Order: sequence, then C-alpha cells, then structure tokens
Amino acid sequence: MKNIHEVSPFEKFIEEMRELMEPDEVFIMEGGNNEAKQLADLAQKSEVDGRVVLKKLNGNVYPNSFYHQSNPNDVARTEHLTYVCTLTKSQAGPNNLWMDPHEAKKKMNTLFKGCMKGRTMFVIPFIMGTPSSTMAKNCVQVTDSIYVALSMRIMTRIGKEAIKRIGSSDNFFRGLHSIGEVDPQKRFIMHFPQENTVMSFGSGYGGNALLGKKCYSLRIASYLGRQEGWLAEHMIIIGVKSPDGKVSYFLGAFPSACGKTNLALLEPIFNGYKIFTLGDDIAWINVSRSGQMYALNPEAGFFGVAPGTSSKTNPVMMETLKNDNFFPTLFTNTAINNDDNTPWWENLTDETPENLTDWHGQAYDKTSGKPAAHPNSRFTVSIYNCPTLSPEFDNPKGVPISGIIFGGRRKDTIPLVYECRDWESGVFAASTIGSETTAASTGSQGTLRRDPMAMLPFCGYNMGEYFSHWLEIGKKLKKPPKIFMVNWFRKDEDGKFMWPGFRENFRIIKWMIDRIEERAEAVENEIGLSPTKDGINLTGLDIKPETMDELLSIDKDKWKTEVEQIEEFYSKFDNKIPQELRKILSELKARLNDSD
Ligand code: SAT
Ligand code: MN
Repeated sequence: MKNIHEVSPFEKFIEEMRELMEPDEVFIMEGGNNEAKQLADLAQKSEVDGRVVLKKLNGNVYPNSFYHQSNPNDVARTEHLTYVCTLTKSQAGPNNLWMDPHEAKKKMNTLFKGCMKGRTMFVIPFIMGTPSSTMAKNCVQVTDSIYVALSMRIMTRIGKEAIKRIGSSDNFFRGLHSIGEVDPQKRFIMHFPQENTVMSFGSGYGGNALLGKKCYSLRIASYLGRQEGWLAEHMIIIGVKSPDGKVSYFLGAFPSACGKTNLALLEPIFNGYKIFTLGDDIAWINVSRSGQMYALNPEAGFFGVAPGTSSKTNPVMMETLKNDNFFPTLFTNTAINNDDNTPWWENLTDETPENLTDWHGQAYDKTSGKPAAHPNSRFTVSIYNCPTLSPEFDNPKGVPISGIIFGGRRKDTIPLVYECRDWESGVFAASTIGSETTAASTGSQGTLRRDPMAMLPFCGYNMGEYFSHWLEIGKKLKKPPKIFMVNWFRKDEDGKFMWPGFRENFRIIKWMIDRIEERAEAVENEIGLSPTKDGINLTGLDIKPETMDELLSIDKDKWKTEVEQIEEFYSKFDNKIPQELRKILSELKARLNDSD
C-alpha cells in the first residue's frame, strides 16, 4: 500500500473511477506500436451489442484499416442531450442547454455507478496540442469502449508523455465516459467548464464520446480561453504557398455541409501554389506579446464524413486514407464492398458496386432508394498520413495567421466573396453566418439556420459574451488578420449553382492573398470591400461576365431583409450582444437606406 502522499493526482483519479465504475480490469494506455496492435486484436475478438467491434479491411487497398458498425441508434452528435453545467444558467447562455451542476452530477453518478462491471476500463492519458507547446493541455479520459480508446489514439497524442506532463499537478481535464447500454433514454453529455470535467454516458459516437474533440477542445476550451485570453474555434487551418515562396496562413469556419474538409485539403488550380494542411476542424488561437495572431490544431487526426469523399472531390483525403503509419484507420458505418473487402460510400465511385453490405450489416438492395452507407458514416485517420501536412504542424508556437475566412450555404444575398472593413466588422459578419438546410438533413429545404462563427453548438458559455471576447482579442492585435466572407453556393433563377466550387474556390483564395499582400485593389460598398472587375483570376474558367457581376453584387432589398433577420436573431441573446456589434448593424442599415 502506497503512502497517501505518494499517490499522484493521476493515480488518484484512476482510483476514484475504479471505485465508481467498478470495472473488472483497468488498462492504462501508454502509447506505442505494440499497444495499438494489442488493442486492435482485442477489438476483433470483442463484441458490443452483438456486433464485433472491429473487422479487418483489405490492407492492400487501405493499409492497417478496420471497419466498425455502431448501434443504429448512435450515429451522430445528440445536441438535445448535451448540457453545459455552469453555476448559473446565464453563464451557459441561451445557446446551451443548462443543468444545475449538483443535479447533473447526481444524475451522472447514478448512471456511472457500477457501469463497468464485467468490462475493462481503458485509461487514456492524452495531450491536446503538440506537447512542447505552451498552449498544449493535459487530459485523461476513462472509457469502457475499445473503439473509443482506439479512436482517441488516432485523434489525440496519447500515452506516457501525457502522464509525465501531468506529473504531480492536479490541473488536468477529466473525461468520464461509458457507453452504458447504448440506450438513447440514458444518454447524456454533461460539461462542467468550471471543473474542467466532462461526463458522457450512453453513446460511442465521435463528438459524444471522443471527449478530446468537441467536448474538451471546443466547449471546455472556449470557456478556458475566455478566462485566459485566447480562442478555441471550430476552424480549419491552412497555409498557402505562393510562387514567391511566401506562405500565408488562413483560418476558416463554416457550418456543416459547406465543404470545410475539402478546403483544408485543397489542391490549388494555379501553378506554383501549394496548400499545406494543418487542421480540418479545430483551432486554438492566441495573440503573441507583439500582437501577432497564432493558431494551432490541438488534434492529431481527421474524423471526416465519408459520403461524397472521392478522388474527384478530395483526392488528397483519398490518398491520406490509403497511406500507412502505425496508427490504424477506422471506417464507421460505411457500406462494405464484399468483392474486395473495402469500405464503400455514396459517390465514392460513379457506379454502385453489385455486392455491397449496407451499414446495417444487410445485403444492400440497390433498388431500395436508401443509401448503403449511413449519411454520417465516418473515417478516423491520423493527420500524419496526410500528404499535404504542413511542415509547421508540430511547431509549438502554431502558425502566424494573416486571414480568416467565414462562409455559409446561401442561395442568394451573400456574395461569392467580400472582405470586411476591419476586425469589428468581421466579428459582426461572422456573428451572422448561417446555412440553408439541405433536404438531406431535415426534409425542410431552404430554412436558414444562423450559426455564429460555426460555433453555436460548441460555445461553452454565453454567446453574447463570446462576441465580446472576440472584440477583446481584436484589441490585442497589432495588425489584425483580414476577415473574408465567402458563399460558394449562390444559385440562379433556375436553381443552378452559379459558381463551380471545389478546386475553383482557389481563385478566391488567391484574391485574398493578393489583398493581404496589397497587390489587389477593392471596391468599397455597403457591406464591405469587393473585388474589382479583374480582381479574380478567371483564366481557363468558363463563366460569363454577367454571372460574375451577379455573384459579386449586393442586392439591397435582400440585404434589408437580412438586416431585419439579424436584428431578430440578436434579440435571442438576452441583451448580451455587445454595443459595438449593434452599432455596426445600425450603420449597415443606414447605409442600405441611404443608397436608395
Ligand atoms: O461532432 S463530431 O466531432 O462528431 C463531427 C463533427 O461534426 O465535426
Ligand atoms: Mn466539426
């Protein structure tokens, strides 16, 4: 028996969890090759809910890759069961579901009590951020899911180094997770930002169960960032190298289904340019003493939507999935092509293969009209497999940011691109972004859902205060990054997309670089700064000048309606919208009325 003074906070946490959850065995993950193999072997022999946890896929096509099929009731994040449990309701804000922390803990402890009887508890010590960075954070998650344990190995930096970093400090994130009986009636994801803790029960799905992802690196981290003077954002990070050798780094935030991952791995269409990938989902952002913005990706992998990914839409991701390093690659809820034991999903190939097993594990009937892969089927793959990974990925300082891109899916109103006048106008514009829902996601097509900074489901505190925090960050910046708004999704009267999108989007990125480097002029208008007639290089693109004019124009009537809708949206935030943003909104309104 160790003397109580010799027990480290890490060991103490394990002991508490063992007492609460009563596992048969405890497996402390230390990282390394052998352990990865050991866990993958174990997963191929284990069953959850009558399903084998992992099945080996064709290693000649996708090396070191496995298939996982989840319970059909557990295929996506469950925002209606996700709570932020701050001391007061107003700290969580109208953007979060709230529960009193005492009540929430009581509820969760009842669920956790004895939940791992007959199971193994995996203890995952992990670091978010490159370990040598002052921004990196120490974390520990316990889980009874091998699938979650293996996924955490891919998505974060796990193992001995994390235990060493934690040392004798009590200051680490605690993640409590059990899949329970995978029962939607007993499923909760509870965040305790004031205690650096998340309790998650009843789901094995990515955003609910890989607690380093949305739960810690966005909800808890955004709360910490507010206190400590930095930002945790739902953003991609890319570097764009120009022919002169200079690399400009961008952040980008888009609501879901706007092609965020494709943009993070884009291949430029112009010779001499190259895009370096640093992240496709989360960015931690700080401001140096000299007033320069820096960002790093706290994760170490991609958890991407499979359907729609193909060598046409995202060849770099297809290569990433076929590369090998010692991390396994997981495919979850895709279909399986039985002819060669490879994963398959809608639009991976032009033709649907004949001999598919669907994501339910049934023989797929092509005539059913249903997809073979679940629309939210996923791949989990190490970022170190990515051929376009930036050499700066592990730079402890992060990368210096010169531009921030915000976008949404809007059939009209928002032009293809414009630049915001200054930081404050950019924060205003970002606070209003949104997407029209697609038929696939809701059944009701075209409803506009505002999603400020694409953070609505992920901001761990009152969103009105979050906007103030963005404005505060701006005050620390010597030369704020330029903020650009984009909309790749404008439609004409016949409902056809006006802009080709995908790789052609690089033309717009190039204009942004030209603006940053002060090589391009801009035209000032009611909403900001737009490209001049020849500002966007259209060489080799078959697009009519009238279409370009339309794509970049501002329809004042539509913008007047937009302003009314923003006023209504702002009214939902309990009078917490900063005065600066209200002022920008009323000035915009005045400009639109003046120019009649
Ligand atoms: O929320 S998840 O992390 O599971 C997926 C996503 O929406 O990015
Ligand atoms: Mn995301």
